[in-house]
Amino acid sequence: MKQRPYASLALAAPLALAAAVVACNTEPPPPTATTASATPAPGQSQAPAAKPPTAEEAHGFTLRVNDELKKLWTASARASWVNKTYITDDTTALSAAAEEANMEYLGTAITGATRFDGMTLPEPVARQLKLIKISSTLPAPPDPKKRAELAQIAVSMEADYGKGKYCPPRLEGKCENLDELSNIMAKSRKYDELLDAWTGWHSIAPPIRERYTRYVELGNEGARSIGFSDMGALWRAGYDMTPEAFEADTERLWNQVKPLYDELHCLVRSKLRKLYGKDKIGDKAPIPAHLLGNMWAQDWSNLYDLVTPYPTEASLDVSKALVDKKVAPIEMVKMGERFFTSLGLDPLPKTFWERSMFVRPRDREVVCHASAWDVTYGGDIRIKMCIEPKEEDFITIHHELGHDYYYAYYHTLPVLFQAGANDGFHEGIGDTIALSVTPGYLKTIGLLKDAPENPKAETNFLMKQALAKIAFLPFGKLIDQWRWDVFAGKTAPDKYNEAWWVLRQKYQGVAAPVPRSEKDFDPGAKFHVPGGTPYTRYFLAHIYQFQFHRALCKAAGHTGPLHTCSIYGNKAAGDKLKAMLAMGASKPWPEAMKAISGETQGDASAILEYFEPLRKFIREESKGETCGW
Ligand code: X8Z
Ligand code: ZN
Repeated sequence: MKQRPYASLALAAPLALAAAVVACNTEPPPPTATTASATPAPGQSQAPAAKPPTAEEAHGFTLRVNDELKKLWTASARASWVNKTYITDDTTALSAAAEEANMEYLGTAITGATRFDGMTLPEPVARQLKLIKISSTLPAPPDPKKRAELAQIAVSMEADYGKGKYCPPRLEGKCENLDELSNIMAKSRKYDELLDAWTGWHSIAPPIRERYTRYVELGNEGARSIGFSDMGALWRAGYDMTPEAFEADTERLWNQVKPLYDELHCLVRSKLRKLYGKDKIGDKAPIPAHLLGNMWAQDWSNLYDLVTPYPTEASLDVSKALVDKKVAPIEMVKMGERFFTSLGLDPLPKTFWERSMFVRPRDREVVCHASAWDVTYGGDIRIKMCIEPKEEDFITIHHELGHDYYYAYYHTLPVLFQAGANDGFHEGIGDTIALSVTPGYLKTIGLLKDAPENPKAETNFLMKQALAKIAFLPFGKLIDQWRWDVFAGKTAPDKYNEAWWVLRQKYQGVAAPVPRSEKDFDPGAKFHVPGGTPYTRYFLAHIYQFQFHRALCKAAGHTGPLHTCSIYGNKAAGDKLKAMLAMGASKPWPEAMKAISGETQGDASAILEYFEPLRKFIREESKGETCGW
C-alpha cells in the first residue's frame, strides 16, 4: 500500500531515503537478461543463492520493484479514487482488494531486499533498498487471512468516516454531514447549538472503535514482522534519523513554539470567557473544545471576529468576497493555479480539470476530506475536495495544489523516489504558497477591497494567521502522540478515549465539553485516525513552511518584515521551489532543506520571526489575565 494520495488512505510511506535518480539509472548498468533472471522477481520464491548477490543484482532488483510497484500502486489508486468519489460496498471491496495486493507484494519485496543486507552498494541502490523496507505505514501480517482482514478494515474505516452523518431529532429524519456541522462550528456563537453539532459529529466514531483496535493489533503484527517494535516506530523511521532522534527533534521544535501558543490561548480564552461567561470557562480552566470555531479546535480562524485587534481597520473577510462575487469552485482552483504559474511553474494538465472532484456530488457518498493525487505516478494529477465559497477552502486549494505540483515535478523519478523529502515537506509546499496570500495579494486579485500597510492592519492580519497557524501546533503534535502510545501498547484499548483527552488538555489546553467515557471514540472523529494517515507531518509542515517562506522571500529580494512578503509573480523564488520539488525523495531531507533554505534542520525561528510583531499586542491585551490551565 502506498502513501498517496496525501491526506487519504496512507498505508505506505515512501521515505526520504532515495538516491540520485540519474545515478540510479546509469550506474551500475541495468541488469542483463541473465542477471535479471538470476534474481527472482520479488513475487517469486527464492532459491538458495549459490553465490553472494552482486551490486548489479541489487540494482536490477530495485528497477523491478519500481516497475512493479508503479503498476500495483496505479491499480490501487484507481480503485481508491473510485471508492472515495463513490462510496459503495462494492467500491470499498474493490479498493480493499487492491490494497491487499499491494500489501502482499510489498511484504515479499521487503523480504527480497534483505538479501542485499550488509553489502556495499552504490548509494542510490542502497537508499532504494532501505526505502522498500520501511515504505509501508500499514505493514501486513504475513498471514494472508489477516492481511485481507487488515486491508478491509483500513478501507472500510475511512469509507465509514466519509459517510458519517448526524441525524438530530429536531430535524425529524434529516441528517447533517461534516460540511454542515462544520459550518455550525464556524458560525454559531450559541453554546448549546455548538455542543449539539460537536457531540453529533463525535457520535459517528464509536462504530469505528472495535475495528481500530483490530487495526492496531494487525498493523503491529506486520510491523514486527519487518523488524520494528510497533507501527509507531515504523512511522518515526522515515526521517533520515533514528526513531528516537526524531521524537526528540519534534519535542525540540514544540518547545520552541509552545510559549507563543500559550500566549494566544490566554488571549482567546479571555475573549471566550467574556462571551460565554465564567461559569462556562473558569479562570485557569481548559477551553471547552467546541467553542473554538472548528470541530477539532485545530484552527481558530473562525473566531477572528471575536479577537480582531482593530475592528475599524479594513476588512479581511475573503469568504464574503467569494460569496458576493459568486466565485465558482472551479474558479477558486484557477485562482490557486495562477499563483503557481506566476512563479514560472507549469499550468495544470487538461486531465486535472477533467478528472478532479471539486464539489460534493448530490447523489452519492464521497470522502470529502480534501486530498491530492497522482493516480498513475506519471502526471495524472487531481484533487478531490468539496469546495464551498469560503476562505478556508480557498487556502486548502493552495495546500492541495502544493501536493499536485510536487507530484508534477517529480513524477519522472522511479516511484520509490516519488515522495516528499519527508512527509512534512509534502504538506508544507502549498501552505508555503498560501503564506504569500497576503492582504496585498488578495487586493491584487480582487478578493479584498483594501490592503493598507500600517501597523494596525498588519496586526489584524497577523492575528488571523496566528489563529490558523499557531493554534494548530499542539494539535499537530498530539494526534501521533496518542497513536504512538496506542501502537506501543502504552495506551490499552480500554483507555483510548481517556488518553486522548489527557493529551488534548496537556497540549491544547482544551477539554471535552461533556463527560466522555470509553463508549466514545473521539480520536475516530478526526479523519486521519480512521484514515490511517500519520499526522506529525502537519506539525512539521507548520514549522517548515515558514522556513521555506523566509527562504523564498529572500530569493525574491523581499526586505521588509516576513509577514508582509508575497512571492507572487517571482520567478527566482519559483526556480528555487522547482529545484527542490524535482528532488522528490531522492536525497535525505536535510539536503532538500538546504537546497531551498540553506538550512539543514527544522527550525522554528522563522515562524517566531513572522509572528514577533503580534506578541507585543497579545501580551498587552492579556494583561491581568491568569494564563495557563
Ligand atoms: O488533511 C489535511 C489536508 C490534506 S493533506 C486538507 N490537513 C490537515 C487536517 O485537515 O487536519 C491540512 C492541515 C491539517
Ligand atoms: Zn496535505
